[in-house]
Amino acid sequence: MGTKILLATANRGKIKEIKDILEGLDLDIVTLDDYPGLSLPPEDGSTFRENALIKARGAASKTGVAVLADDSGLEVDFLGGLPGIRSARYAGTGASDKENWLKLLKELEGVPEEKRRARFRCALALVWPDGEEEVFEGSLDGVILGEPRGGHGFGYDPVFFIPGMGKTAAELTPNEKNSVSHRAKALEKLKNRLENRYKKS
Ligand code: ITT
Repeated sequence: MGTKILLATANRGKIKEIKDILEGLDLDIVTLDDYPGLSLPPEDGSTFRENALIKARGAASKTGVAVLADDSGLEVDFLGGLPGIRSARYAGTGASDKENWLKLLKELEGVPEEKRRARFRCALALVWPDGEEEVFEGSLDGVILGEPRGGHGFGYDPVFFIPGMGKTAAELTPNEKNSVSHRAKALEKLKNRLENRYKKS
């Protein structure tokens, strides 16, 4: 059994992507399902990085195991970077993915394509039981469409068009999304770090 790492996220979409990408490493990946009753602290930071660290530190201090937390979201240029760190609750606390992207489409109604540039961003915080902390980041550029397309993925994927792929993130297969996504890029950096860490010891 490899090093135990707790994924401190309640988002099933994130869990699947992270597990798929880290598959093959000598890690014993557990989730919050294995720690019933463990709640994450409020995300009151002002950046993805800060919020990822808040979640990872909170879970690490309560469990004593290594914790990986993901804070991510969508930045739309026309909206000055919104929904940003508010992406999960853009249409209100507890809003569904669909309610969130419907609100986004409404905010962008009538805005021409060249002004609909956006990017997904992901910050992954890894906090070790000895208190060591590391953050890995990745981003993916795209354009917000006027209507949803595709049934894969989660969150804003159906309205996020990736010009280089000619598809929305929800039209990509899970493997395709995991070869280009903001989360995949951050996880690639994390993987390199883990490989080096274990080489040294
Ligand atoms: P945890 O805090 O428990 O991890 P969460 O969903 O609340 O789960 P965030 O605060 O990081 O997580 O919010 C991220 C939101 O950004 C997420 O709910 C999606 O709406 C959006 N998002 C992040 N990554 C995405 C992706 O790969 N595709 C589509 N939308 C994404």
